[in-house]
Amino acid sequence: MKVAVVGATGMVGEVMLKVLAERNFPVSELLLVASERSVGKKLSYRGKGYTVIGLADAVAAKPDIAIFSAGGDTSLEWAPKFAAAGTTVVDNSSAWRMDPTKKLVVPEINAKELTKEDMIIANPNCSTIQMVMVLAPLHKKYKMKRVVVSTYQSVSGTGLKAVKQLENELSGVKGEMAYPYPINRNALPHCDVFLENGYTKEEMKLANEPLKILNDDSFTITATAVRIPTAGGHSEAVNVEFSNDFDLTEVRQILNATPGVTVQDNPDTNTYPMPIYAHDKDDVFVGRIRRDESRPNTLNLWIVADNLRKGAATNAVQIGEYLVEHGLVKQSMPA
Ligand code: A2P
Ligand code: 11C
Repeated sequence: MKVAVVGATGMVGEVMLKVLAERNFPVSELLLVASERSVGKKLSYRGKGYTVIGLADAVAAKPDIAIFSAGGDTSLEWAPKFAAAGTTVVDNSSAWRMDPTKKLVVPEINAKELTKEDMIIANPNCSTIQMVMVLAPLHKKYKMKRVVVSTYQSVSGTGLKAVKQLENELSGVKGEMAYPYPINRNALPHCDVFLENGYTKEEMKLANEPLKILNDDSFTITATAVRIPTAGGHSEAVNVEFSNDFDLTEVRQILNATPGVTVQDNPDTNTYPMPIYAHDKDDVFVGRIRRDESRPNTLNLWIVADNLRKGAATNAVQIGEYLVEHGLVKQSMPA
């Protein structure tokens, strides 16, 4: 495959290159793409040097597949240009996620919906992916009615500037601020921008994206998204009410049998998911599995994942793998 990574110089882009290499993605030719600021810059992939190119050159090179993580505006403008040139785009931004003509895919859940006609495929938001990975198999068995989620999101979700802000605060250096307040020793109930309804955009992604991924609007989700001073890894406290009652042993069995989910749950040994253990792993971790004793058929869970991996790069690369394995990508003829 001729593969373009758009946003290759960014935080997610860097992890994408790592994941493509680790998973032996069938790359015959690689185009590393970023803004004009980075054109000419050298990056490496599997020990080989590559020169960063601009978007117009990348479209002209007609890659088979382009994995985008370069922000919503870049995707809105450029993904259709790649698609028109015959390139299948997997886009990690929020630009296309709720567009009814585009699929929103977590491969373990709904990759089967993909066809050759899908030229722009959306990768869900990081905090959505980890939640829905755990909720999907439980929904299938017990049918969700209502989900209440509170997130504890790392600064890496905001990008390099926020990681730098935390590092500067930790070392007492004055520098540029990504947030309106200090993040060290703090918790900001503010991820992404505020909307007219008083929620943040991140909270509305959590409320809306799972319904599209599960192709089911019979349940509701409400969210509070909070930024905390962790370097990487998002955590979520999830309260989920089902239509049907459940058995906790069976819930654990279902989650243990779910590919991509690891149960870490033993209060006797202080075993529960934490961002430091999820770091650099592709799985979603779930623990603190317990009944909500205040409400019938209701479960409490604690879910953690590496937001740059399963929350972004890994999920996008898995979509690419599915497309390749199922012959859903046009493949250019070798020269
Ligand atoms: P660049 O490094 O040249 O700015 P992050 O989310 O870590 O900030 O990374 C964003 C990525 O998206 C970077 O690779 C960045 O490239 C890229 N990017 C940002 N704006 C554009 C643009 N207008 N055109 C192409 N790539 C862009
Ligand atoms: C965060 N979830 O942690 C965001 C980062 O819609 O793809 C990714 C934003 C998005 O702030």
